[in-house]
Amino acid sequence: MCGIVAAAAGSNIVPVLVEGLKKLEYRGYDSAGLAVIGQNGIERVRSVGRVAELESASAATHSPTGIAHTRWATHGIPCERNAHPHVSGAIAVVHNGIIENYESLRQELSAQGYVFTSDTDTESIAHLVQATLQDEPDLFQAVRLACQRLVGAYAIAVIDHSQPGRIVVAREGSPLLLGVSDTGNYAASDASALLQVTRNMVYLENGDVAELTADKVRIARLDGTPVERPIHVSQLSAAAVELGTFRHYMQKEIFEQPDALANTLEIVGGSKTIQPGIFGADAGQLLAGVDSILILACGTSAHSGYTARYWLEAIAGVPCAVEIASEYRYRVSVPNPRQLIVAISQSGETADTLAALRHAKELGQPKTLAICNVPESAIVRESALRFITRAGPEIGVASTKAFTTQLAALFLLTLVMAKVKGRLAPEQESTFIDQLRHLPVAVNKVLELEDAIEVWAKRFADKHHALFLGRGRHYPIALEGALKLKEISYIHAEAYPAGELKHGPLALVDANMPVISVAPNDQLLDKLKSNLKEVQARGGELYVFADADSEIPESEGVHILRLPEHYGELSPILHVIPLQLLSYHAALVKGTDVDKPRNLAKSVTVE
Ligand code: HGA
Repeated sequence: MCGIVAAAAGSNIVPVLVEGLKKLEYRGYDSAGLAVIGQNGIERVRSVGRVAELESASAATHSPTGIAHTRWATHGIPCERNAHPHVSGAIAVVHNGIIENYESLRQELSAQGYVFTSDTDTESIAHLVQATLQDEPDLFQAVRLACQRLVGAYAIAVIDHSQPGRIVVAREGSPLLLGVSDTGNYAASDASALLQVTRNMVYLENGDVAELTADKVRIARLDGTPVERPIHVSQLSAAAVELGTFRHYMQKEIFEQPDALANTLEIVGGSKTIQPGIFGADAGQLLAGVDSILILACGTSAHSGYTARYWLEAIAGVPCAVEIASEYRYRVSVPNPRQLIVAISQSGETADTLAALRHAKELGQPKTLAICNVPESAIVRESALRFITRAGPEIGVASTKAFTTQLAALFLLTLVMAKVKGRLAPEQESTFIDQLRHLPVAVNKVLELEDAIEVWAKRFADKHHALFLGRGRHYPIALEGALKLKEISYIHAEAYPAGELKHGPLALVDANMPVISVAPNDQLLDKLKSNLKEVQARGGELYVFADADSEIPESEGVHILRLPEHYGELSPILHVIPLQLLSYHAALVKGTDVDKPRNLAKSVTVE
């Protein structure tokens, strides 16, 4: 959330800033802005809306040193006045995060005569750095000292017109990395923004402050101690973040799922057995003593956790609870040092999940496993064990391939736990592994349903509400379907376990309420059919995703699409795909901005 780019080079960096912001736009798109060190002072350009607007507005701006930002508003409405960079005298600041003590800083700085022109928390950083410069004229030292007074989360980049050629950046809680090259040095919220200029990345740690010039980088801790951080050569492919022939990133990412799953499952190789070592060198020892599992996650990642709970208890016989990270981190809970904490997050930087992981560790729960899509992320670095899904960069705000690859990872965890507990017979193990290997092919076949789903989606054009039903391990899939639909089409959608209908939600059902049901051919199918009859009897319009062999006939008000294969335990991975496609096409029909839904952003790095 919020994207930062900064560049110090030997030539004009405005195109680099703009190109970098385009790559970070998924993190926020309320407004965009940049500031450069110009001939006569700081030159700032800001615009409400997309980076494309900023690109035109900044066409005449040139400088070798500058900072830029794309915003997802937390403090102050999206408008030009609140857009970053914020300036104070000769300095300009961009910021990702939330400054929790901004009100007291604002009071203190206002009393000193600083005039605030925005409603943001960020502006207090600008004035604080300016105030600190009065006693400590060196920008690097002033930013370092100012950061010591900030409470909350930040990644910042600061320039000072009176110290041209220099950029000072710092991070605490929000992501920030440096890109280093012979022609210039850069900083950004993620590597995709800098691939245009370098592959050599330096990941800053929390509490680091760094100074960039065109030919030098230096890093210190907030107390002033100099530190060295290693250079990583990014393996991210530039093509992976291009849209190619697809209309939207979400569509591209839905269709990338066969490859994403194949890449994620490559770790199993040609083997007929699965080893704990796929979760890290110490996994065998660490998992042996585990008596239960607590999954901590938010949003779509929580839905993958809810699905895994069905697998872990049924197949591995391990008690499993799933908790929304933002609740767990603040509630009084009973720690269990033998419990495995599983933190799931696409970006590995989700603020609530990271804080929940840290909270668990502080409570004395050392057994931790990260399931993330970004290897260098904070959640991965801070967990004892890790599994990196290999979905590739996910740009669409509505998560798709990250979800299905998380499910694949969690199924592997289930198999490993079952093995550790002595509950997995060799034949069963090799059957599950074969099924996993076949998944990319099975997913490809499900994707062929797109045209039929598009036809269904047209019927959602005038709908304002929808109900999703599922049972057992497909109830979380119904939850995910409802989340996808509301995120991108703004149709209000709720998901219920189908057996719960009669306890309340059935009151909502009428001809205007489409009911979408996930109906695989499992032991709950007959029960589900009865629930669907209850809907039909109230005039509800049913859209059912069944398996090839689910015996549910088409009838008045009952539309059926059959998935090509019946997939047993792994069926949730297939059944979520038509729900992703339905949301995507419903959003197209509604005319919403699919990849950048209103009020949302990717990588939720604020609380
Ligand atoms: N708090 C700042 C920055 C917002 C942000 O980082 N969002 O993720 C603002 O509201 O402008």
